[in-house]
Amino acid sequence: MVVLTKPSLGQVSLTRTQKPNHNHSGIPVIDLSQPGSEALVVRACEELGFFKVTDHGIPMELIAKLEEEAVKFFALPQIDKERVGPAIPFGYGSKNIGCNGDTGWVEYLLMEITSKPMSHASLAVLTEPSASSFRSALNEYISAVRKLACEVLESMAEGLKIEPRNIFSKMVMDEESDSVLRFNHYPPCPMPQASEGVVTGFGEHTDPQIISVLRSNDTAGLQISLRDGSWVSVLPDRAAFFINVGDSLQVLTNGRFRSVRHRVLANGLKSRVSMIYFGGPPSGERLAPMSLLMREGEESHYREFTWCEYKRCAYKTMLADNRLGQFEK
Ligand code: GA4
Repeated sequence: MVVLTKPSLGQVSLTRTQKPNHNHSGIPVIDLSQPGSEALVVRACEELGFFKVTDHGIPMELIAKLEEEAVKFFALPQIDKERVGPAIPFGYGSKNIGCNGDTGWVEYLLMEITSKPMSHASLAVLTEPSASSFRSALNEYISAVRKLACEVLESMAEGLKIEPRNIFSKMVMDEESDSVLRFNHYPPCPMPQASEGVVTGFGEHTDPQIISVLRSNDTAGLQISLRDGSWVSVLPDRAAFFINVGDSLQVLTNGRFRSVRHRVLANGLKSRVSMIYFGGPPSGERLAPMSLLMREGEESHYREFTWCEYKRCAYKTMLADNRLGQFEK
């Protein structure tokens, strides 16, 4: 396996973050095959909007294979990575996130997910046999991670006692689902003086979609924000998946589930590589609090909007902005 050890992002104006708290052991760890896990899933979504899933059934070899392909990609000369095309909306990006001035100590690859086995046209620039081997690992991984996302979403519906069981998962299983796969590479970062804080890898934000399923190597960096605004570090676990509630699910549940604010801090010594599946609804899907979930007399906190409308607004914002604010009643 190629191991990336050298900083490779060149000059980036480093965004500093206050020194973090220490590792948090209070992140719920849920084995979905255990009886009663649905209630734990609901509680984790209400309290944190974040939890870890073990015994997920995705073979470690498949995960390791895709990570290896991603590491090989990021180890290519800059000029070759850029041949994939700019990240807006899909492609390779470095240091710049979105198009409104956010920067981070990160390079990444953003890929659109369609319902059919994909040719991943952007990878055509890679030479064979690399392109085919990346493509086949990608297709296999995408089916597996989408299935996991659906299991988690079905467990949420069961825990909330709403029917049908696929009420959430059908949106990400839909042929038209607007889902994304993202690879992030955070090279080791020369750290500033201790008193100056730490460098931001990926600035704080919430994910716009319904659900995000993240897997990383063993390098720390991910932090989540608690309700009181404090930040806690998530211990990395290469064998597990981390689930984030996204803004769309917060809306569907009328704020009962919390779209978790999170960020990644750069690491001084080791490369962090993560792969994240963002399960989104079809473009025209109407999002509004589900009446099934509203208690008697409960008021809707959000006006109805389509996913397409939300995305359009999201792309005009900066990472840290409160995107849902514009849709609150
Ligand atoms: C956050 C979640 C996903 O990574 C992403 C990001 C997107 C991008 O990197 O292009 C955004 C960001 C994310 C939210 C606000 C906008 C759009 C960068 C940005 C400043 C792919 C997504 O869907 O939204």
